[in-house]
Amino acid sequence: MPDYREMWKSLKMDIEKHDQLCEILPRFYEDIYLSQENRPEAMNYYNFVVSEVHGLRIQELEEHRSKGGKVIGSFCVFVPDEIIDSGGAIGVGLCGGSEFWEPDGERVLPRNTCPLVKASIGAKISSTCPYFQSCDLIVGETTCDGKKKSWEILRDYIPVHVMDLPQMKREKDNISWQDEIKIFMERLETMTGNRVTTEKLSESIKLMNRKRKTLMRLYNTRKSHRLPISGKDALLISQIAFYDNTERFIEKTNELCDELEKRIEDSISVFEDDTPRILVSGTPMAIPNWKLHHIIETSGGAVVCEETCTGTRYFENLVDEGGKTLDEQIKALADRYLNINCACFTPNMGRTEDIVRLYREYNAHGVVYFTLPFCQTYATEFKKVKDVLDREGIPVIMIETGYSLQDTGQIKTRLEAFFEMLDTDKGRAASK
Ligand code: BJ8
Repeated sequence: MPDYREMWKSLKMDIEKHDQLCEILPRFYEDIYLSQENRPEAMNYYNFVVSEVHGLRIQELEEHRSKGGKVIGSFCVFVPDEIIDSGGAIGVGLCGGSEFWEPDGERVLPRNTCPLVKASIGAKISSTCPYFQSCDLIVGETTCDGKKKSWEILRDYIPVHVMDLPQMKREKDNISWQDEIKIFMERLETMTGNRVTTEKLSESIKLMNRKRKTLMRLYNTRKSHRLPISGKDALLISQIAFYDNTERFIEKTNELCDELEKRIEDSISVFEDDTPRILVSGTPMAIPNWKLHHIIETSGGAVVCEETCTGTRYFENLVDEGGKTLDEQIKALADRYLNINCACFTPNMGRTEDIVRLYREYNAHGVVYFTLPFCQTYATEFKKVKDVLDREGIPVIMIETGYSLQDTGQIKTRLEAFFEMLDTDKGRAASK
């Protein structure tokens, strides 16, 4: 990696502390990712992206800013990328997925806050994440209480705009979400000096839909009986989708899909045929949180799909492209985004239906329900999900775990026992 220290200094980063992070990450990535056998060739692109995660992409963001462009950070898949793009800004996902940032988060947040929130806030206040440092505005949302209250703290460090996400999905909630999209659009227009026109928004809607279709294509390859890619690699690609250049990401991921589809034709798999196929459902896994996938895939299982915001919730459902006026387009955005079944909603039976549907579509043998510690919404929702899965005869295990690797052995033992009781012959004949 070239020397980016001058750039990091200009971003007012804590270089010494950042060096510590740079020491840990490559080793961690090597152990988890580069140790895999028979990886698709096209994964080299994502290896490169990771190796340059605090370098080249930040340089691109800074080039954009040097020409007067703005960078907008967000923490939730409800923040509409289409608005950011049509306002001429670049959007980046900022959720923190590393234990490294938690102690700094704990300087301003209660210890019993979910690691994702602690790490995200810690990344900003420790000045060790160049993405945060590049952002001109951060967009928060009123989803869970931990995030909602954190925006008030984050405001002391960086400008924050909060979108008021409804907690129910009635008609009046849809109207209110349309209003929130408009308010955000106006703030962006004031900030960038660019007007969001019907034409620009139409282009952005099409672009983001293409990205979603690309991710759907990737995920479709995971439905195959012979898995052409590991769950770990698929997770990495979803995580990279949140901050890579959109056009380049689409191109590179389609190249990978060509290779994966060829692998399926040639019956090339990265797992043995009788490996238990696992659907992971729950809280998002922000980069570099690869822990659960790594444990599953080194304990005899294979992750075939993620019903998470770093999985299907990010790309399922397209925005209708037929809107002729800004109002119609914003309505189409509200309709698509309010179709995301986050546990912050009540009631939220749509999510349980998604889990059952995905379990069948991906020919899974069992569900691993994942929650980060202190995530009340997802932990509480487990009861309703389990009731339905029990009724449907779908095996499920709940794993609550944070970013620390201390409980790895315990989780491995529980998962190995769970995999042993799964019926891996189920559906084999049909999917061959
Ligand atoms: S749409 S899942 S990205 S809110 S894990 S911070 S919920 S305490 S991340 Fe989320 Fe949007 Fe929903 Fe998706 Fe809170 Fe839970 Fe932590 Fe969470």
